Amino acid sequence: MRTTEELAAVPDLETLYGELDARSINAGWAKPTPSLWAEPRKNFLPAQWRWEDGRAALNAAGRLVDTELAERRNLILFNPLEGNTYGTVRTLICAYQAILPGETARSHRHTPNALRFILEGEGSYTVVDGQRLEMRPNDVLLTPNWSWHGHGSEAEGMCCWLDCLDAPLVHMLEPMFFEGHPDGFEPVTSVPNESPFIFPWEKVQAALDREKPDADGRFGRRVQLGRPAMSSIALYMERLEGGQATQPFRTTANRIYCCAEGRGETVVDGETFAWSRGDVIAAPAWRPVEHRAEADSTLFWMTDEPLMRTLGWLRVEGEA
Ligand code: GTQ
Ligand code: FE2
Repeated sequence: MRTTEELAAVPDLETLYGELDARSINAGWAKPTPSLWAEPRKNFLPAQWRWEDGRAALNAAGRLVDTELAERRNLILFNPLEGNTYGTVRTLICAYQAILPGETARSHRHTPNALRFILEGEGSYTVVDGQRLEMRPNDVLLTPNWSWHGHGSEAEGMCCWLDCLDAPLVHMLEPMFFEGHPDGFEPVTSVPNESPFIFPWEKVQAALDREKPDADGRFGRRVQLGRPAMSSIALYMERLEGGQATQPFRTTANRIYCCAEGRGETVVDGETFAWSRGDVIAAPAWRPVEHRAEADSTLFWMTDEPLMRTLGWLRVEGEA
C-alpha cells in the first residue's frame, strides 16, 4: 500500500483502483453493476404450490418425522429463483405444517411475525401467550413478534395449516432472536372466546357479507384482517364470484395468495396458475396480477404492504 501522499499522487486510474481496493473502497463511477435502476427488477419468480402435493408430503412426513425431532413438521415453499432455498417472496416465507393426534409442538418465541391459515382437521389448537385458541378450517391465527406459541392436537386425524412468517425480512435486517419456552410447552392461562390473535372464519364471512363489491369491478369483495394484522404483514380475505375477472394491477408490495375455497386461475406477469383449496401462489413485487374465478371463490392473501407503506415505498397501479 502506498502512503497517503503517494495515493494522492498516483499516476493513473488503474493504480488508483488498486490503492482503493486495498482500503476497501470502490470507485462508484466504475462499478460493474449499477446501484440504481429505473423500476423494480424481476428477481423472485411467479410460482405456485399445490395443496395436493403438500398434503401428500405431510402424510409422508407424519410417518417419518415426529415433533420431538422436528420442532415443527413444516414444508417450506421456497421460490424457485436460482440459488434461493428459503423465501417464498423476498420478505415472506410460507410453509405447510401438520400435527398428528396427541402430539404437541413445543412452545417458543421469535422476532419474526408469524400467522397460520388453517387448511384441514378439527381438534388442533395453538397456545399464544397463554391463550388456548382452537384452530378450525379457514381460521387465521397470529403469533406476532416475540409472542410465545406452541401447537397441540386432540384431533382424530392429521391437522394441517399454512404458515407465513416475515423471517426472510428478519434475515435481511438482522434483528433475529429466538428462544425455547422454559417449560417445553407453555402452560394455558386462559381459554378466551375471542382474541386479537384469531380471526374465525364465520366472523370473516359475516364481514364479507357486509362488504360492497368494488364499484368498478377491479377486485372482489374484500376485508382486511386487522389494520394491519402485524407491523410488516397485512392479511386480506377476498371473495370472487364465479365468472368474475379482476383488472390487472401491480404493486411494490409482495403478495402470497392461498385459495380458501372455489376454483379459478391467477395470471402473474403472464404466467397462468390454476388454483383450488389450499394452493399457494407467489406474486412478487411489481409483477402484474389478475384473477379469474370459475366458481364462487375466496382467496386469502398475505402481503408486506404495511412495511412498504411505512417506509414510503408503496406504489399501486390499477387497484384502489
Ligand atoms: O409454527 O412456530 O413454518 O416457528 C416456521 C417457523 C412454523 C411455528 C414455521 C415456526 C413455525
Ligand atoms: Fe414459531
